[in-house]
Amino acid sequence: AANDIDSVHDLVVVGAGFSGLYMVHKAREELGLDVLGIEAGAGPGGTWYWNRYPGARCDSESFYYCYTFSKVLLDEWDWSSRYPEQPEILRYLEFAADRLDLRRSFAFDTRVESLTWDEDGSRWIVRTNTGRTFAATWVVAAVGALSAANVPDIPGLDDFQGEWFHTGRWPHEGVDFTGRRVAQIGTGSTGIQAAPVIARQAEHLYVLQRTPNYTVPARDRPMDRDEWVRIKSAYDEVVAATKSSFAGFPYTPSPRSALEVPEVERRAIYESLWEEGGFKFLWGGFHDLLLDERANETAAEFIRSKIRDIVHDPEIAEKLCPKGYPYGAKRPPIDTDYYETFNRDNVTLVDISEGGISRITPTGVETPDGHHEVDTIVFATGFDAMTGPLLRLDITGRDGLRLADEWVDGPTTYLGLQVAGFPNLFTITGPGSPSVLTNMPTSIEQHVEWIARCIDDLRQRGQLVIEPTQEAVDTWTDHVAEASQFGLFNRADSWYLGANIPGKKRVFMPYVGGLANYRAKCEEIAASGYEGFLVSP
Ligand code: NA7
Repeated sequence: AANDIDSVHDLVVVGAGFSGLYMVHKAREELGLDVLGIEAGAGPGGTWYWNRYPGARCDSESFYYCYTFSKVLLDEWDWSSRYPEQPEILRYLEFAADRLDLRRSFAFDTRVESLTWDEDGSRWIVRTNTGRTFAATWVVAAVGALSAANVPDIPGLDDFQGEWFHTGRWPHEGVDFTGRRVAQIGTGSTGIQAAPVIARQAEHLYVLQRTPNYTVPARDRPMDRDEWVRIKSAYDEVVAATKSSFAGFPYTPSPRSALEVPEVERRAIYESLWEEGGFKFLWGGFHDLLLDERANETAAEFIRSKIRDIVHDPEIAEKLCPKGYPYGAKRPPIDTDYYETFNRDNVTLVDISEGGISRITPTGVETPDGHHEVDTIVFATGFDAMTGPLLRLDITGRDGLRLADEWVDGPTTYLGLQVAGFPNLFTITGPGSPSVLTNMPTSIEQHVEWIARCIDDLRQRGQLVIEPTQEAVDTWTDHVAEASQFGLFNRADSWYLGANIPGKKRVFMPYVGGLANYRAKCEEIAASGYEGFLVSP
């Protein structure tokens, strides 16, 4: 196996998104490692490189959806608005890559095809689609949690004569919808961002909805230099607030219960949060929306009342109203004019909650209410989340153990950072970590910093191999499962559970214990000399 290796490195980092860029920087500049980054895209950006669909933008606010580790990056970048669009976030990551001189450490246009542990050499063999093969002592999979696009297997797609696209693999040259009849499948965060923008250009848009979603307005607005000067002058407080929070957002959750205030007052609080916009709706008014079903129902019913106010046709409004699952149990979207879009003459809501899409024909889509002729199909159908991107790396650990086999009954990890039998392989934003329930950059910085310190500690001890014990993995995996019973997170069919992928084992994958607790746990374990891990030469 060793004679076809093109180059040997201390560390290979897979991915050039928020995670991979920081990991490469940290390992190269602070640890002095020989590090190679490998990225399938032609440049940096990760999620923001691939997701170029109309309306793509961030749901976290820009003042905390960014790197906080670098004063240079912080000082030299002002965002244009509260929720920047994808092109601006991509430019930011390109700016970070350039400013930190990271591109020279990456092989772009290169996809990892397999990762295999070489027992004799105590190292990973990294095969790629360019034919080049690398070896590395450590591998960090910085492949993202939502990067394996899910195109549902609907009969007839191959014979469709028009064009079709998945939002997460959008063509770089964009898609011109002018004069086109479009079917959009999916009403998650992505579909909710895309529909209003596509509707403004297309001749007709059919929105195929399997499950109605709760969304609150984003209330995007431009931000100017003065505002940034103000925010940055107290930025340490922003960072401290994100780090000590449950989900990486710099908000203090309200101490109130939604059930302890009179209805009139409750409604006024929801009104004001609705006007303010954003995720604060979930945390800022009441602390128990995700803890108590009755509290949640007050918010759910408020959102339904808004849908009924906004959407003129009562029948359409009713179809848009989510029922039977709590608000926030699926990752909550935020929107710009989503419900308003259904007042347009050129938009049709197609309810496919019963029966789904029976087939795609050469000229359209067939649904329970008939055949819709379209020129273009947009799949806003999400991702094989969390495990998908890792399994696509075709990972084989000790004794020929395949990660795909190890995880048939759901992911097993220690701290979401490592898997037993896969030494020196670290995952960022992996299953078993809280990351996808949080503001991602906050979680990512924590993961990268923990992994970097771990590698540094290993080198200082002269013991380069680390892996978790089976016992530690079992205990953590049980703890993740137990924590998922907390609150209402597991009360909906969501990608957190793998429910969107037919045949995927239903296991709640993220850790619900909260970011601050998780951070403390990780710190404690590092400080104890890596309890639960086996360290060897
Ligand atoms: P999501 O949130 O997984 O949403 C996917 C949507 O596509 C959702 O409405 C699904 O309906 C629908 N879907 C999926 N498969 C099908 C089939 N086979 N037929 C019809 N409809 C289908 O993905 P997003 O890209 O919107 O968002 C992912 C994350 O990115 C988001 O949570 C943020 O964190 C950013 P369902 O609800 O399953 O009935």
